[in-house]
Amino acid sequence: MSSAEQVISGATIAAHNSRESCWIVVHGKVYDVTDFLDGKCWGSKIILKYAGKDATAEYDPIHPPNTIETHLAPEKCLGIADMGTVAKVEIKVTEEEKARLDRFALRPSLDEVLNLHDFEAIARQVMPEKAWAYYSSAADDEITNRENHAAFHRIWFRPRILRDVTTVDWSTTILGHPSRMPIYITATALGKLGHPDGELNLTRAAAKHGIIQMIPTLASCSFDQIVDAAQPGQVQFFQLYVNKDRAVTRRIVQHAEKRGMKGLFVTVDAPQLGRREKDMRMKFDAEDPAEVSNAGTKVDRSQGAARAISSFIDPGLKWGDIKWFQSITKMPIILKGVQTWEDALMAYDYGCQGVVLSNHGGRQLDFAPSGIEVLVDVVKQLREQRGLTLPNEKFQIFVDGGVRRATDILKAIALGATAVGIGRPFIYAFSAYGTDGVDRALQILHDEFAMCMRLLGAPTLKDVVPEMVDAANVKSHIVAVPGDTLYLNNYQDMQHAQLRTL
Ligand code: 173
Repeated sequence: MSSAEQVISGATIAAHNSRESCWIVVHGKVYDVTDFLDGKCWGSKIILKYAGKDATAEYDPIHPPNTIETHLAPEKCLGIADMGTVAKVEIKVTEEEKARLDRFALRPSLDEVLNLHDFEAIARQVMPEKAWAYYSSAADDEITNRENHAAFHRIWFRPRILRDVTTVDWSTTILGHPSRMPIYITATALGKLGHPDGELNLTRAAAKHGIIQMIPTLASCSFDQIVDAAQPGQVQFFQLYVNKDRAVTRRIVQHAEKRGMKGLFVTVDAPQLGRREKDMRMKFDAEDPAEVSNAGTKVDRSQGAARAISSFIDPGLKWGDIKWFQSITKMPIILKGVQTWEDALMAYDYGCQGVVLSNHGGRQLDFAPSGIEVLVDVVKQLREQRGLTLPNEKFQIFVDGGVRRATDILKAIALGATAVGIGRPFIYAFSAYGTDGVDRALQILHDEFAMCMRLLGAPTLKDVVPEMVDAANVKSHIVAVPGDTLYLNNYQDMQHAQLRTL
């Protein structure tokens, strides 16, 4: 019998509960993690909390499967725990958590959910507080976050009549791949904070609806697990945070390509993470995703989930690196987080295949403009300075941020975007309802498309032309717009610092 197969009693495991010798149990196996207590990989504090005990429940939400095996030498797996005798860490169910679970049980049925705002309103009440703080938070005063949605209100339609709209078709191609709607599921980190299946909820619903999912670098599920969950032929893109260690970056990119990713979306708006104060007020004590553990960098846990795991990102990323990316991959390269027409033109000149006009869901620089506003400039300048008309197969423009309705999406399409990224609404959907929630969210968008295309007088997306919108006011940030109560009611007031309790 190899040592990894020996059964170890709870009492033996419990004796190894200190810095000097620290064993934990994960999924029934006993690991010696003493060497990790220097804080190099996982937080020492949290490991010690589980020393001599079963850590599975805390470990699972954040770690991709096999993380332990990847990072520990094989001999550190000591054997199989005699689970009947292993001490479980008391997870105290607080009064707040009990109340949350009661609210969770009272969720409305999915057919009562009528629009994407509903998911946000429901998720806010039923998802764990930490998850809500992380997903919903945005930079500083959250002005850009609100502007992302509000900017769509400054664009109005010019609908056409008496066109045969018996059949309407809102399918398209994105980077040459078919998509049943001009949208994709954009990258968002830490899916398991909201639901145990994390990003897999998105993969499954995307397959059902013929929609493309962009896999995030900082997913809670492992990259391979998300790719393995896809149906044969299902198209996925990959979002990249560039690691300071370019050997790591190269390995990640080439692995993504080998696993069939159809586009590399390099995030360029996050050399440092914005201050997301709702998230920062939650002391982040969960564990690190694999990407962070791999980098072996020090984790600052005092400033929220995102800051805690972002230190591997390279602030030195620069235009000159684009050539390097082009030399290590044949995937189309799209810069995600472009915020001016000047940079969009540079991306074109550097031979990128596209840009995402995005401010990272308002989570980076507050008062960065909305993607939809930048789109108007980019399309104009690409036409005037590069002779490029949009949409264009050669260089595709995407927009994300604040999208909640098919009308929002159709405005972007009319103005020249190929497709629009949607992030938070799908996380809220799966946090409250799992895969069925994302399925419902996509179905709602289909229904909205059918109606909007007919009412616009556009049988296909090719008929959704610039003349169908009036974007003259998109830059006028002070025009009055009707109050948008569904959307605005989803926002809680920003909180000031609190007095300490005695
Ligand atoms: O927006 C984010 O929260 C995000 O992209 C991120 C970046 C680094 C670490 C964690 C999340």
